[in-house]
Amino acid sequence: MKTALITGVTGQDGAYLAELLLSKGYKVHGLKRRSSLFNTDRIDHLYQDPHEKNINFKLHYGDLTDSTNIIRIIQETQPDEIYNLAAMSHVKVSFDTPEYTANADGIGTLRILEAIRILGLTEKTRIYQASTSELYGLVQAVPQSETTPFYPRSPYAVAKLYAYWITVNYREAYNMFACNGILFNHESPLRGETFVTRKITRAAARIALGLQDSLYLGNMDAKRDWGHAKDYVEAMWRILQQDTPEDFVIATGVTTTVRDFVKMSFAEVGIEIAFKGEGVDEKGYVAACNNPDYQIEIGKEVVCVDPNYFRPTEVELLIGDPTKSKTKLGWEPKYDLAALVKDMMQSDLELFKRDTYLMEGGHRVLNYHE
Ligand code: NDP
Ligand code: GDR
Repeated sequence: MKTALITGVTGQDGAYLAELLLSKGYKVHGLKRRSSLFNTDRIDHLYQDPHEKNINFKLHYGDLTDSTNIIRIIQETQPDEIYNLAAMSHVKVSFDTPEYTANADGIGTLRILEAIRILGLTEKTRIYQASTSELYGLVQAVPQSETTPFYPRSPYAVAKLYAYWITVNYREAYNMFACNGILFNHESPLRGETFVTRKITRAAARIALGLQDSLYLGNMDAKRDWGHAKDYVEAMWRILQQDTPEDFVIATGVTTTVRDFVKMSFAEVGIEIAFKGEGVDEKGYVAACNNPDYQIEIGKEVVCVDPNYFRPTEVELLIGDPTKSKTKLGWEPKYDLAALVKDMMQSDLELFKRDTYLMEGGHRVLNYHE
């Protein structure tokens, strides 16, 4: 039985990866942060009572900014594989918390690598580092591959650049099995609510159900290569099963604007969105609605621009070249963008239908959207 340690186990990818590794017979340890509220929603279905014998999924309190707990947990768990997924992962928020982001996302990776070295585990423990397409930043060439130069455009991306290179350095200096997965955007029904795709699918569902009037977004011209998180955690695992440690781009090779993601999401509930003109003052309005369940007025403006969501420096275009991962890892995504949007919309419709039932029963529901 192999043992894995996942940092960031309570996040989107951590939840799917824990599920995948457990299904493969791994013993899985997860690092979770202390929070004033429960923060284990995404992994509650995997929970095992620690008082039982022979449990194969165990959570440990910890934080990437504290090397003492990292060393202790790695020593206690003696993992064969570490997946370092923990990070302050929101690009826009990293402009507000740049120092913390550098500490957690950059130095946090160093702390894990050093812990492995200090504990004499360099030959035993393989490490996966969650690198990102944000490293490419300002477009140098497309599609972006393992050899495309980096030009990070946010405190988040700069911190992840340090993490990328320190992983390469420890591989070369100490012969460690340490790899970067350079993953392009991946989404799912478990995606954090303030990332653009989930913000859109939540809003499309809520607007269709009459729970919300409008959706405010920033730069809708940005283009992203969006895949499904379920497919991407499979690639993470494959990267650590290779004979030699290498870095891999994981992407679909297809890019789409935020604006088109809006149109596709609303189309899932039978609402056609058209945009007036181009540029920052555009407004998206309901052009047609073919679902008789939704009492939505044609011509109503539902998608607006709020400059607060613009970033000081933006990444305009991401499109990945997954050739190496397809040939060397044998990795192939099962979901295309249409299937991803459908999955997210179905899930958010179900979620918010529950709110409408509560309202019909006279209960108050929170109007929680950003
Ligand atoms: P999420 O934001 O959903 O999850 C991040 C996880 O990290 C959460 O479990 C969070 O805990 C935890 N975390 C945050 N800060 C710390 C800290 N200081 N110490 C310990 N844990 C911490 O991210 P994703 O699952 O989407 O992404 C996983 C990783 O992959 C991240 O490193 C991200 O930067 C990277 N990545 C993501 C991509 C994507 O498109 N999703 C693409 C490329 C890279 P809590 O739940 O308590 O907040
Ligand atoms: P990104 O994801 O920055 O690519 O980072 P996000 O979904 O936040 O933004 C994608 C694009 O949409 C534009 N946008 C908005 N974004 C948000 N969040 N909210 C809005 O209202 C909005 N309007 C327009 C953004 O400007 C951007 O161009 C994600 C994270 O998961 C990172 O951790 C990961 O490394 C990268 O993907 C790959």
